[in-house]
Amino acid sequence: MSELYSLRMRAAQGGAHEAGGRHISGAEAILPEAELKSAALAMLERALGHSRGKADFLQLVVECVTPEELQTTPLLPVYAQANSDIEQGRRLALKALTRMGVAKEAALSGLNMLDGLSDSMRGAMLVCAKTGCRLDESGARGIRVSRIGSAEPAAFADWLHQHAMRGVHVREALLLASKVAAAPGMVAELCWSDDPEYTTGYVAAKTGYVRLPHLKVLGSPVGGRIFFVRPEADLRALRLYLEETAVLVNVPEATERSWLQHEVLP
Ligand code: WAQ
Ligand code: MG
Repeated sequence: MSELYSLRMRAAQGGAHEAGGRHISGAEAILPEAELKSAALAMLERALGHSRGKADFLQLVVECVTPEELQTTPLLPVYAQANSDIEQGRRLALKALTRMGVAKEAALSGLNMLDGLSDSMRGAMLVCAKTGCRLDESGARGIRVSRIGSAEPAAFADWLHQHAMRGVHVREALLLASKVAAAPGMVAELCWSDDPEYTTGYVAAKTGYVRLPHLKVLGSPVGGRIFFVRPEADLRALRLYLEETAVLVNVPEATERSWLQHEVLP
């Protein structure tokens, strides 16, 4: 395999994030050198033309990833759950989270934490899957998962196409959720986008990634992620895995292509 690189982008408005700037956009990828330039350009364009607003701080970081530090994990099975409005979407998210092992009060607390944000964070909140208390001390920054990529980008693109999943949101979210679900001490994840035009969110765990088309109000620039973790989880190890460990996600085998299922939560 040729040399691989981790590519990360973050953009903010009103200065850098750490200087109080408002988060506009972020992205991460693991790529071979040959694709680095075009991917960096695409990230730059995305940050500069973002629907959340005009960025005036932009950072691109490129780091070599050695083969020894690479881990792999399977793409999560994907389920498409229809829902007609936000209220129903949140109710279904609650149901899915409890089935995945999050206590009902904790799931409710997580939903309220996302719903109560006044603006988006750059990263995710770690929340106890039993008590619903916030566990990380990253404040308004959150924990940003990075060093994620597809092990076979062409096969992954085919797989997405076959299952009629289009666009950068679902492509990147599937990779991120697959890495997150494999984290030590992770129980489940809840997410909706901070892009005003994107209302689809998801709930994910090792058992699957459940898409819900209406999890937030159309036009809202507030989104986020909650990672529900076991009470006894080693938070340092978890954070190290999420932020530092390079993980490539494997595409399902051809025989498993019937994975995509509908209506998992009657
Ligand atoms: N690590 C941790 N948190 C992140 C990361 C990351 N790498 N990227 C984004 N977040 C958090 C952050 O708080 C953002 O404000 C929030 O998530 C939303 O990020 O199947 O596009 O990149 O179609 O806007 C879901 C796809 C798309 C559903 C989610 O999130 C589907 C999306 P966004
Ligand atoms: Mg966004």
